[in-house]
Amino acid sequence: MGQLMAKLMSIFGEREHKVIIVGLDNAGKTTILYQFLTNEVVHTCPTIGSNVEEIVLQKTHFLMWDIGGQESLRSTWNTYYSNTEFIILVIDSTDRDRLLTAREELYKMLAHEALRDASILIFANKQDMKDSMTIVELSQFLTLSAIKDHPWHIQGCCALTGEGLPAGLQWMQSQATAK
Ligand SMILES: Nc1nc2c(ncn2[C@@H]2O[C@H](COP(=O)(O)OP(=O)(O)OP(=O)(O)O)[C@@H](O)[C@H]2O)c(=O)[nH]1
Ligand SMILES: [Mg+2]
Repeated sequence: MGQLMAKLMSIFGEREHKVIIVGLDNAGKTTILYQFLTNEVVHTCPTIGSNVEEIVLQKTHFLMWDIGGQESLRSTWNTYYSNTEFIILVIDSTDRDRLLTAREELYKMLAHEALRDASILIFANKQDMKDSMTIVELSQFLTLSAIKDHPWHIQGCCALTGEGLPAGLQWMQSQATAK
């Protein structure tokens, strides 16, 4: 019965897709989540634990978990992994000094068994800053073209204006309907 309900709900597009929003502290994860939800910039504090919100796009429901990115919290990310269908990795495109750390976190996640079937959307955030790295630079540094076992997409964005966010969400929606 449970399976039948799940099937029916998926036909009608009501199944909830679990999303985790991860990335280093200060990348803009919480700002992105609430820009998705309210189309506004909210005042944020560093996240301790997580925020969770439902975002609906064209009948596709995403349950989004925004997880704190401070170093001491990163070891807890894996407690959120089960049943995750989408990883949103948020990168602060101005944070050259910590890009190697972000890259390490990316590959650690991709190697995790519980995320084997997850698709990954990389938001290259803070594109409004004049010293931000470009999508090409980031893609090369993160060697995205080497990722063969997970569908992935990189999208430049600015969480303050919302620019780029709908395009990223649209990519997730198209992946979700194909699942
Ligand atoms: N210039 C600029 N600032 C941004 C952008 N997105 C977020 N910020 C700012 O970056 C800071 C950190 O944003 P948060 O959304 O709190 O970052 P976070 O990734 O949730 O951080 P943790 O919760 O500590 O993991 C805030 O001051 C935001 O206003 C952006 O696109 N451009
Ligand atoms: Mg946060």
